[in-house]
This record gives sequence, structure tokens and C-alpha cells, in this order.
Amino acid sequence: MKQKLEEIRSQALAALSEVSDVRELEALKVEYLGKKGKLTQILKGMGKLSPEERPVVGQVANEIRLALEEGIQSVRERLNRELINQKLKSEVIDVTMPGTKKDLGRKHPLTNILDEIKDIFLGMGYEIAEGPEVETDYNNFEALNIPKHHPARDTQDTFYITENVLLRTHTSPVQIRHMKSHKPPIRIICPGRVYRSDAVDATHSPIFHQVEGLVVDKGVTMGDLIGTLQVFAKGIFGENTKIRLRPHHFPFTEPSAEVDVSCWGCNGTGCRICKGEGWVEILGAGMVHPNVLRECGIDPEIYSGFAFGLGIERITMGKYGIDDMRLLFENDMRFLKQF
Ligand code: 2NM
Repeated sequence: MKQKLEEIRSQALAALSEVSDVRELEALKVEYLGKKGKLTQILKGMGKLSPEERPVVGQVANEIRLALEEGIQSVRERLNRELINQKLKSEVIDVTMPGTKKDLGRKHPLTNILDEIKDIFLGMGYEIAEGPEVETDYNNFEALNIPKHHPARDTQDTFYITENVLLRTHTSPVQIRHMKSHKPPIRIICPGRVYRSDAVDATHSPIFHQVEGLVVDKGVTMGDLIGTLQVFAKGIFGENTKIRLRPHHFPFTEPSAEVDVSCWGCNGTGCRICKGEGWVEILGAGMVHPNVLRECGIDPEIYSGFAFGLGIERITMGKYGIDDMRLLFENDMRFLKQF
């Protein structure tokens, strides 16, 4: 029996020296020390021994068990150490390497200008009103004193969805909705995306952005409109900016005007920006037509109002010297990074 034990000892220690990973180590432990392991079987058979033999064999068996347990433990520690060293080696990073640069996000130039415009009007006590881009023919045309077959409709320019539903061609329908649901005094600007069936070129896009303004109260005059537009023009183009109004026609305002600002490039003497004119057209405006007020439930005998509209692309291009509108929609990072 003693000899068998010695055999197990040398077998086990030999096997232990061959072990190369934790899985093999655990298997070896089970093979010798497990419930049905080789050493365990021997210990179980000790009952059959004579009383003299039992303590001697027992002692040897215990020695072997202890030696095996110690051996297994030290191999386990060695394997773990090796595993950690390997990991440290394979995961080594060079902290002195330059990092990959992340581009910082920033505001789109259109958003920049829109925010400037909003700030100016918020500063004058205006509220911001918004509405849907899909509109009724009634809100987009009819209520604005543009009946069916009116030349200003220019059906070619409008994206119709059904006979009476369309993509808004301006943000005026937001103002119609607002007048119908609010009593004067009204002081709002309506920024938003609008649609016209135009071919794309350097100065046209079928999708563009507008800000329209509307003020309705008792005693609102053309003088209020002019003063407001002066504040706006100075705010956007600088303190020295002047404005001038040229008579015009819009179905929804009477009288109506196109509004120019003195050129920010040459201060009015003539340059490339104003094509030598000294003035640049930037918006349309006028006194809200009595038919429009009446249609929205506001008595034109008691109230009057002014309104204006401007294209954000046009002003953005002017201010930043962008010569092609497509640059504002292509989202080329090389372009956008410049703002
Ligand atoms: C413009 C020019 C002139 C305008 C009129 C209205 C409304 F709803 F009050 F009748 N909203 N916007 C208006 C007036 C828009 O854009 C060039």
C-alpha cells in the first residue's frame, strides 16, 4: 500500500510539473484529490488495514495530500502571475502618442443669423410663434387676400399635396393662425422653413428659411414699421446702416414696400456686394391689408398692423460673403468649419 502511495506521489508531482493552464490544473486536482480521486480512494481503503499499518499509511497519505495541495496552490499562483503579465504586455499603451482629434460641433451659419434676428426682436418684446410646414390652401393663400386664380399664386411655385393641402410657401400662415387664436396686441416673429418649386442654383433653393414679423394693435402706423426695421437693420448690419423703402405690391399689405439697407461692404458708395448700387434689398413689408385682419376676426376699423418678411439665406449669404446658396445645404465640413 505504501508503495502504491509513493507511486501516486511521483505520478502526481510529475503531472503537476507538466500543467500549462488553470483548466488542466483543476482537472489534476480532481484526478487525485477529488471525491473519486486516486488518493481519496486509497484513504477510503484504509479500513481494511491492520491497526499497526493504519497510522503509518495514514501519515504518508496525509503527507502526500499536503504536498499535492501545496504544489497545486503554487502552480495556480504561478499561472495567475503569468496570465497577468501577459495581459499587461498585450494591453500596453503609449500615453505619449498624440490623440485622434475630435471635431467640435458648432452652429450652422443660418442658425447663427436666425439667433441674431431672434435676439433683436425678443429685445423689442416680440414673441416667437411657430406652425406646421404642411398647410391648407386657405391659410397659405385665401386668408392672405390671395384668392384662387390670383396671379400671385403662381401655381408653378407651390408644392401641392392635395387640392387644398400644400407645403407652405411663406410663414404667413403661422400669423393667420395666431391672429385667429389671439386678441391684439400681437407682436410676433415667425421663423421657419418654407417651400417653393424652384430649380436649384447659386441663389435659389426649393427649401429655404424665412422670418416674418407681425404687429397688430390700436394705432399702429407705417412710422412704427420704419422704426422697427431701422432697429433691425442696425442690429444685423451695424450701427451706421440706413434703410430705404421703395413702393411695391403685396396682396396682403397696403401700402407695401421693398426695403433696402445701405451696403455693409462699401457703406453706400458702391461695391461688388451691392453691384455698385450702394443698397441691398433684404426684405418686404407693409401695413396689413384690412381684408386680412377682417378674415382673422380683427376689426380693421379699430386695429391696424404692420408685417414684414425676410429670407434668412439671403441675409446669411450677404453677411458672410457666401456666393452660392447650395453651400448652406450641402453640409460640407470644410465649409461649415469656417463659421
Ligand atoms: C412679406 C412682406 C409683407 C406678411 C403679411 C403677413 C400677414 F399675415 F400679416 F398678413 N405676414 N407676413 C408680409 C408682408 C410678408 O414678406 C416678404
